[in-house]
Amino acid sequence: MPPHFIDGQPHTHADRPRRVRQPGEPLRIGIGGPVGSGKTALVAALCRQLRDELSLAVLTNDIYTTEDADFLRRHAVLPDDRIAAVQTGGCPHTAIRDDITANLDAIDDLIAGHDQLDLILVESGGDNLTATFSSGLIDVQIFVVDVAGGDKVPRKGGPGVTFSDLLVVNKTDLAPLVGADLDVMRRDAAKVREGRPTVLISLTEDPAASAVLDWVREQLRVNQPA
Ligand SMILES: Nc1nc2c(ncn2[C@@H]2O[C@H](COP(=O)(O)OP(=O)(O)OP(=O)(O)O)[C@@H](O)[C@H]2O)c(=O)[nH]1
Ligand SMILES: [Mg+2]
Repeated sequence: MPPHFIDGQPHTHADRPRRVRQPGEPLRIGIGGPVGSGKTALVAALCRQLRDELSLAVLTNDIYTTEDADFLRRHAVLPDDRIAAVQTGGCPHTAIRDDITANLDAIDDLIAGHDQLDLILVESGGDNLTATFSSGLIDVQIFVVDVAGGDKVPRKGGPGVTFSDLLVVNKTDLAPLVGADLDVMRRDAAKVREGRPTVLISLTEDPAASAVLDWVREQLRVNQPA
């Protein structure tokens, strides 16, 4: 993947600068990926599993609606005041990568409204394989694809598939129905990700999203403020 330039120096996504998390600030985890891959379902699962042990909040991004935040409120995964929404009005990647102001403002409001948050989950609007979060917005990011898009998806690469901190291949329950070979997806993901972790899950078969939950708990442990 070609490098981009920061201060005249070439960088790849792998060595991009990281946000400096200040003492007392919550960990921010970005959750991106194509339309319908299961981002909101994953956010709901993580909230249900973590809400009794952590102080957490969610920020969703949608293009024209607040559909995802409404879904999370309707299913009462967290109290309403811990779920905020940004309406991007344009391509989702713009709001999570190019002009992150609306998201930063919403995060400030969540932090101001709650004592000592431990974790904020930021869901991107459904986009395509090129969308990733700015390091100024989140500390670590999860990229969610699903098997229904075909077992070729990990092989197609792109910054989310290749450089996200965790790649989630969701909806493994659908693999037999769409003729997706999970071994191929596992092998191709390992090849492009060079050691970065990948998990294959089905939120319908494991509503606790155990493999992702383990990873999130590990991030909370190792990813400490400066
Ligand atoms: N069969 C199956 N369906 C799933 C699974 N996970 C999520 N879904 C369904 O897939 C659909 C899309 O899930 P969402 O969580 O809304 O996906 P999303 O990525 O948030 O979608 P956008 O925000 O619109 O991009 C919903 O109908 C979910 O119930 C899974 O593991 N297996
Ligand atoms: Mg969603």
